[in-house]
Amino acid sequence: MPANVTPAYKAAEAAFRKARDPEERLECLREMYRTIPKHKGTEHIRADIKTRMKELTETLAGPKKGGARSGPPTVIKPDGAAQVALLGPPNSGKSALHSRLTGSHSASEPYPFATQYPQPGMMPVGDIHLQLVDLPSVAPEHPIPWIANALQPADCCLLIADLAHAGTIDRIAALHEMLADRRVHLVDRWPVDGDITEAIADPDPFAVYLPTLLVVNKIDLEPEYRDDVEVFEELTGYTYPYLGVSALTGEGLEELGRWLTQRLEVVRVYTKIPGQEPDMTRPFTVRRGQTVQDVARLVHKDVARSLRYARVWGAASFDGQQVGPDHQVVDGDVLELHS
Ligand SMILES: Nc1nc2c(ncn2[C@@H]2O[C@H](COP(=O)(O)OP(=O)(O)OP(=O)(O)O)[C@@H](O)[C@H]2O)c(=O)[nH]1
Ligand SMILES: [Mg+2]
Repeated sequence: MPANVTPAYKAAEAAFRKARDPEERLECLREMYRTIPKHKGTEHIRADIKTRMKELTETLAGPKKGGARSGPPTVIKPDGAAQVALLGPPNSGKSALHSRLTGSHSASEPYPFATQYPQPGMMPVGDIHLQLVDLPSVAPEHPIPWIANALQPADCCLLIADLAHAGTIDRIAALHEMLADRRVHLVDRWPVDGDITEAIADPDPFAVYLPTLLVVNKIDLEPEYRDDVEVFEELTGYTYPYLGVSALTGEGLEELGRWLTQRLEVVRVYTKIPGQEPDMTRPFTVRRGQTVQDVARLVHKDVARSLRYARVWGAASFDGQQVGPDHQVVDGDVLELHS
């Protein structure tokens, strides 16, 4: 953060870092630009803000007809409890996993670089839905100009690797380098371990820090994959949490869903209308630390705007307890929203 910035700028920057939705991020950038002191010391960061505003405005406008950027969208609007990006070297099985977990029919082919554009899909984990985004492989021979933008809305990533395949370790190192050049950093810390940016000495507001799970795929071919992980850690120094899976047989995939919802601290909240039974089949999902107000926003923006208080039934409150909009919800809470 540059020296001598105002509290208003600091607040806008903090909001920008927290925001995942592209439209919300653009709003925050405008606020940052409005509140940053205009002097020599902030020249660099003002240029950064402007570039980001331009990029985001362009992505939100969608591809230009007949322009250089025509084609499918490169940024996927977040949906569900969290957005999970699939990253990895070519042919590691990202699309095979995406297809199996979400039913997307994402093209999984025996040749590399079959995937060219982001492909969203929803992965059910009990009554929670995670949004999985299949992505093109990140490799030096296949640069993707929009990859950093595509990763902005992601809450975390799965680093899909076929560790038994020769050359995978070098390819993963190259992937890290390419992403770091675009200010995207894979980190081994997950929300359950505490705030990520607090653990980083001088977090760059324009960088993306993605909690990363190493997903060792194709364990049907290599059941001794733990040995490969040990070698991987030794050679690269990366110590991501890891799971072994097979997109072919489905092994490990249930564990993957459980692992993600727990580490992302997904909180399910059910709503009810006064005098009626709650609908326990379709939860609204937020993250630990989020509030009654955040749930109201998911229900409807008018409900959020006019919200006065809520009644809560759940593990952390007595039945029907009246709480304010800032009350933090916990998993399994039933809420009655009053405007
Ligand atoms: N045996 C085995 N083969 C797999 C598994 N997952 C994927 N494959 C095969 O690996 C090859 C590559 O799979 P994709 O899903 O296209 O890989 P990708 O990471 O999406 O690769 P690109 O998008 O093309 O860069 C295909 O031939 C798949 O059938 C698995 O778990 N086990
Ligand atoms: Mg693919």
